[in-house]
Amino acid sequence: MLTSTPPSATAAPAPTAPLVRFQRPLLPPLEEVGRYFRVAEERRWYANGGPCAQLLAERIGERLGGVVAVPVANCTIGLMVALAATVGPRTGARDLVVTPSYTFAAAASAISWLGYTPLYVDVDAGTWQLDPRRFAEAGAAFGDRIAGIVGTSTFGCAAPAAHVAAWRAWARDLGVPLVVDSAAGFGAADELGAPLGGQGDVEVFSFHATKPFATGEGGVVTTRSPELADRVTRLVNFGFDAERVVTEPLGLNGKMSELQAAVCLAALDGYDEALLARRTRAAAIVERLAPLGLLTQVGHERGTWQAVAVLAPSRRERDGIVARAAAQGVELRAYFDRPLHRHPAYAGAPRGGRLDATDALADRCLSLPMAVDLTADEIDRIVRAVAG
Ligand code: T4K
Repeated sequence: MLTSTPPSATAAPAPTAPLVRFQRPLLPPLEEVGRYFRVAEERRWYANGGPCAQLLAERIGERLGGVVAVPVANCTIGLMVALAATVGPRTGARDLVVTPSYTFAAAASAISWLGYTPLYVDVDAGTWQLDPRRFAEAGAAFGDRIAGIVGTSTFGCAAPAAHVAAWRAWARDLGVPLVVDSAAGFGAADELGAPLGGQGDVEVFSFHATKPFATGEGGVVTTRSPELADRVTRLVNFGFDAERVVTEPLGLNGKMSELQAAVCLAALDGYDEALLARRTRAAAIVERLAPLGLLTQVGHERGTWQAVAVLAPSRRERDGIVARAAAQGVELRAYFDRPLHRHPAYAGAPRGGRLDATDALADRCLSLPMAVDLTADEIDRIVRAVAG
């Protein structure tokens, strides 16, 4: 049984063991980065699609099943240019872009930067992904105002193929683009074994230090359309085309530098090993916690395990676990205990139906630490902190 009583200040032993941080990213050694960066140095070419960024784009495109890849400065800028390339700047009566509320602020921020307002659609309680069963109600109320759809690969986990097919079908019916935010999902696959990267018109990944493919800052935009890839390439380079004429009014500087691309290339060399290390450790934690009956995300075994996401029985018990763990030197988080519709900046946006699953997840979500080198002792401490 879970105990939910928060530890009192007097009862809690002072933590003596080092803190188990929520994340503890491990970047590739500088010598390995240097092997790639040397090429840029030899050419004295440090940005603007130099040799490292080009090689990275090729390797990612191949790895993700033949998509076209455009390295970018980070995933948030990637989402902004993905929406600019597909939905485009707001012009007419279509002022809303669909997004789940149960996601990170970057989606709402990118939607808002383009002059649109988020339209929240609920996720489903099992997969925690944008729920196609909510589309009819949202479409009936707002269909003629919807300009685009942002799906997410929640916590780096692929939505079931049937969900993604329904996202695409709704986008097609509405005549609008589908962008997929797969921030933590680089390396994940769906239940058919297909790597993420080609799910929407455009898909976006984060290479932030706290993501499984941890490289500091960075990201990549992927698409099956060479035309869209070309637009994204122009958008992250001030809107310049090959003749250096600005063709995109929303152009900005969102390019990835050569040094960052070299870090990504070195990280890519060790990524399968890193993913295996995460999956092995996550499986051990999930197995040890199984007797407690905590719910996990459907499909998580093919995810990338940015963290180990579980559901506590209630908000009170979740908050108790977080407090108890902190007192034991284990840093837990609760993503996304504040979904978009509870952030003051985005609270006024419309809802395409009730957000019951989102609210339930927000109350109960618990994110447990993960690192490629999490030790057996640390796993013990995490499990003990949760079990009480
Ligand atoms: N879409 C989704 C669904 C996302 O989750 C995100 C980002 C994005 C889009 C946008 O991606 P980017 O534009 O960032 O590429 C983190 C990240 O900053 C953010 O990238 C991420 N989602 C979000 C969910 O989490 P914080 O505020 O939780 O990070 P922080 O500083 O509290 O660190 C978390 C843990 O990691 C702590 O234990 C400290 C540790 N840490 C952190 C860093 C940066 C390290 O040990 N080393 C480090 O270098 O935001």
